[in-house]
Amino acid sequence: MNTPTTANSVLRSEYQKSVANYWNTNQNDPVNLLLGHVDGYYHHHYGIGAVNWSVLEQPEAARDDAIIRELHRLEHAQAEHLLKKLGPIKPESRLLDAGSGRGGTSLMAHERFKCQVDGVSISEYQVGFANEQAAKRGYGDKLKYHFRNMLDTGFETGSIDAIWTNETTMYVDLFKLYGEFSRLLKDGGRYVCITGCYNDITGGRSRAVSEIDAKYICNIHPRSEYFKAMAANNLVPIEVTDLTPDTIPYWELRTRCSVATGVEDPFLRAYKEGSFHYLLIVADRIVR
Ligand code: GPP
Ligand code: MG
Repeated sequence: MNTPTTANSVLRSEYQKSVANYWNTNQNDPVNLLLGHVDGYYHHHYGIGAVNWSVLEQPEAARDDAIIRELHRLEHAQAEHLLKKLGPIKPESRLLDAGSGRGGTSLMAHERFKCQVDGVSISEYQVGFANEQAAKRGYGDKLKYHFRNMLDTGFETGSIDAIWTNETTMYVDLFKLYGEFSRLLKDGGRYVCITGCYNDITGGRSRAVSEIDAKYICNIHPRSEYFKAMAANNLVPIEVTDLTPDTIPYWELRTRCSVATGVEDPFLRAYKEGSFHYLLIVADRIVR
């Protein structure tokens, strides 16, 4: 098996190096660390579900902590929602988290399904952080994070039962990505994607979407691109849900918190003006 380990073999372009650098140096991000400290699940995605607005009525000394806990609860709910869509995963199944961040979703997947989970990230810092979390819990045997590129993972052809991307596809070319996923997945294997995509009914990238791209050094794709790239790679959607109404409350609450970063405003503008969607796509690899 091809096992890429050196930075030059993993980071194939100046763009990928700059993305890796962003996540390698983003080590004091209270919006993610303080939420993760709540219970040890460190996420790099947003939240869904109804907000318990009573957190805002807490006495001032307790309010910020209550909001942080509530934001974390909603991020956790988002990951639960994604994992449920993977379908009937068995202990002998094998899962891939493509763009695994600090590891939260994979950790939940391993606990839920008891199966082997591999995460890949082009940030060596994130891979190290996530592996420490797995080791701390004694999961190191079956939960592993790798410094690898999701466009070229080096894992064996047809070896994976299900793959997910939790807000990571905006960093890569979707045709290349789904080519790699189609290679990795068994026939009938599942792919689950949660992403932000722009609305190509209303035209190109809105200003708000461009502001989000600039903040994270990413390249948000139009909605149509997902379906073209899946169709080109034997990935057949079975469910598509617009989660936009479910994530707006998370962003409204995030504006009220000490850990707000400023990106709340473009997210809320983009969602409310309709130029951007928070989308769940569930697809199966079908080759007949
Ligand atoms: C970051 O999550 C997520 C991305 C960089 C992908 C962009 C997502 C879109 C839906 C467009 P994070 O938890 O690291 O972000 P933050 O630090 O703002 O909480
Ligand atoms: Mg976050």
